[in-house]
Amino acid sequence: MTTVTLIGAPTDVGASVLGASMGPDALRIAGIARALRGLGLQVQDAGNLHGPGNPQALPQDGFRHLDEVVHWNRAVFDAGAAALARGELPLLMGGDHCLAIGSISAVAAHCRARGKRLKVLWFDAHADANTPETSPSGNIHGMPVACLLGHGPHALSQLTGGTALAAGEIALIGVRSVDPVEKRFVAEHGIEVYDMRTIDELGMRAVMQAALEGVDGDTHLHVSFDMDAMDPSVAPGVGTDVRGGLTYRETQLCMEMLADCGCLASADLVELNPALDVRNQTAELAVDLLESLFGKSTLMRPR
Ligand code: B3U
Ligand code: MN
Ligand code: MN
Repeated sequence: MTTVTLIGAPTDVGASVLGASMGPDALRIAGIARALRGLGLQVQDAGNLHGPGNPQALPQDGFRHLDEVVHWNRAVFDAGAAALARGELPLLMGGDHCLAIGSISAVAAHCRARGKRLKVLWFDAHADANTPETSPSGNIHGMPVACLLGHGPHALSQLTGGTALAAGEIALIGVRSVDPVEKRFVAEHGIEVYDMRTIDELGMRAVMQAALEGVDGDTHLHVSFDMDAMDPSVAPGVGTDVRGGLTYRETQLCMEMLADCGCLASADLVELNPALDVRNQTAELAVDLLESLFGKSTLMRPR
């Protein structure tokens, strides 16, 4: 039976809006462990990682809080790598999205050592593909995709001594806010992107079928879910909301199709900001979606 290991990373050092640091506890209060145990999974809560506070400093050389971001990502890397080495499924509870640099670097190293194929599905309103040279804000949560592809501050883009991902190993889904230079980055790297227009035109089923093409029993599937991928009308508890996002139904279908493919081996749930939420509804929504991701279905389904 799969053991899911919950790893809390209570920090918002990569963001400018404060509050994502409370994400792990909001997920616990919404019953994340109980919900997943209810599906028959073994769940262990590894507690929260520790790291520096948020200095709330101004950007320097195009980024803010690099030392703090590196510290948190090293901790996330170590915890993720240890869980993967024990054969567990690490579920990172953020925290802001800069933490995916550590979690996905751990996944990539794990896959390289075992000759496994890797596919990362990155759900987000944003492309998160800025570099210190192009970022309008200096916030590192707008840079993890670029860092994972080898661009950006050396300490992050080479967290494990090499580049974590090849462009063909990641697909972005739900994107609708992309800075002008990010557009060029995404195009030049040939990154697979399913923006909201594509989802409107093709429908979520066709989009997920395309995103999961080639994902098979030899593939490690990592889902990095930024809560701002969803429409703010259903997910108000995020720091950088953008209207026109994924609906509840579209996201449920995504999660169900991911569960059906049977390849999920690690995940991030990030950018939940309880300070901006209403009665913890965005955390409850996240738990609801995670249940579907881990196999909850309305009816018995033929396999
Ligand atoms: N692209 C903008 C905004 C942003 C990206 N990710 C988030 N916000 N959460 C930036 O600052 O890089
Ligand atoms: Mn993001
Ligand atoms: Mn985002």
